[in-house]
Amino acid sequence: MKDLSTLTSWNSDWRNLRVGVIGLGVSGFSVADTLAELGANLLVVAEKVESDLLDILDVLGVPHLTGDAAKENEGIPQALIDHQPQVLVTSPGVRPDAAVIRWAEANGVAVWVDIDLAWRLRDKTSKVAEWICITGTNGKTTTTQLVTDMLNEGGSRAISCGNIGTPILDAIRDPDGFDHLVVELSSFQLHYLNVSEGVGVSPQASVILNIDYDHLDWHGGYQNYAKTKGKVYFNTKVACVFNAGDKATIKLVEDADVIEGCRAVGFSVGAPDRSDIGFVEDILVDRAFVESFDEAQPIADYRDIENIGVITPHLRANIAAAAALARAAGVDRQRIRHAIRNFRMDAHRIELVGEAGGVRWFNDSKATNPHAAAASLASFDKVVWVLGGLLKGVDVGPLVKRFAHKIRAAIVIGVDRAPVLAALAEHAPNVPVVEVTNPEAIMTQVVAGAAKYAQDGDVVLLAPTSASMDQFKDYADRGNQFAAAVRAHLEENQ
Ligand code: UMA
Repeated sequence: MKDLSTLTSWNSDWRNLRVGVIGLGVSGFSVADTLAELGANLLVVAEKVESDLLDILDVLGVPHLTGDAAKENEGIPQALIDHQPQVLVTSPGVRPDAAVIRWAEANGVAVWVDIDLAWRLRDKTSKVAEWICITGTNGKTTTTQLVTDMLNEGGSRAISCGNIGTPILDAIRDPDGFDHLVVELSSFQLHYLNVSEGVGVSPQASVILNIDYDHLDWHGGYQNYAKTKGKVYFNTKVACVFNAGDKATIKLVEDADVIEGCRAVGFSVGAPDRSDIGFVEDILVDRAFVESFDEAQPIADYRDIENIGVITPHLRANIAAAAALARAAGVDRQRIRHAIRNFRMDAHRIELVGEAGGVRWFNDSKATNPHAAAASLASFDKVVWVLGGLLKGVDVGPLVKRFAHKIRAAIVIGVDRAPVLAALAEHAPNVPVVEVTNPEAIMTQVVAGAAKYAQDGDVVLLAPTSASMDQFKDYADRGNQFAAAVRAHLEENQ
């Protein structure tokens, strides 16, 4: 047995540490790859896997149990028990009530997530990055990208990582190292994160953007969900940033154990109080990182922001929060303004392509798998969902089930629509479905179908959950055709 409290560095002796890696998606693979390099004794257990990842594990000599073997003994395979792991590093998507997690907890096996491991290994290069941690129900990705741009503009070498899609261990293993890791954290990652007073991740600055009802079933109710999000503030050194319009977030700052001297800084879509950052009419104003209490310094105005896109309350909130985090990291106001002015939302990534009659049309053609589509669907309340394409053997059932309550109608494209239609029939039987059968002018049919069902306040969302090559050149072509059809429709119906 190793003393886990000594494993706090890339240079600690990780050899022969007995680890079970649960799940082999993006994060599970980065965990297995990293720990194999460090000489740990691994067993990977994953129900569903992509075969190319298994091939790499074979090359690395990492044993694995997959498919039915992973489900054996009600999800606690005998080979895992025999492996006698001291630690399980779980993928964030594994539910806390999964048998294997319950088994670990009952048997004194530590349960970590990749973020815990990354914190312990953060000194791989001589440059040890400061962390900025970002969570919230909505707006995480935009805020994370904005903060990264602001830091880079300020001369820091920064990268966005974590739930945003680049596993944090990939960032940790970058040979040149970073000055800042801007870490997007999901509530799943936070659930498993091991932090307490003085122990675990200690960010330079942290934020909860908002707390909406989400993943409640996974977390066992709202209180647990909110408490889980509150873990992001633990051990923060410079600033815990909270949403001045969402009192639950300030309560979580108050409840967190932070490093002495850490401040609570609010962000607001309206006028900022003392010690906050917010908007005075169309000017983003800093009242937090100023010389005196009465001072208010402008950071940027609408002319800078309108380059990004439609100035929604969400965008204002994300910009104010990002500015607060960047200020906490020492970026000056001019640099922040430059970053805002040059910021662009990723094309085809939850890109607003039209708005009329209270209906917003979003192109998320880049959502080619259930993970990405989930992140997209989670951002909205009620959607007319456009999906389908090359499924690559992916089962869309769980995704449809998870978001059935949000789907106003489904528009199904793709050559092989049968599995999608079956998943909708099974998990969302009351949702109206439009099947696009004619392969000509697909997006014109999509838009006409969606327009029939979309109501005031709804979002029409192209989040296909599949690759595009059966009917389009690539995802960009699919997104462009959708955007063009939306524009044509809105012009016709002006
Ligand atoms: N698996 C099991 N049993 C389970 C669940 C999963 O064996 O009950 C295994 C399967 O082998 C599967 C693998 O775990 O292949 C998948 O693991 P995962 O679902 O945790 O996903 P990863 O591919 O590791 O990606 C995760 C995040 N996914 C989830 O939290 C669901 C990604 O966030 C993140 O980008 C990535 O780590 C890198 O950190 C995606 C997401 O949808 C974008 N996040 C949700 C959101 O934003 O709302 C939380």
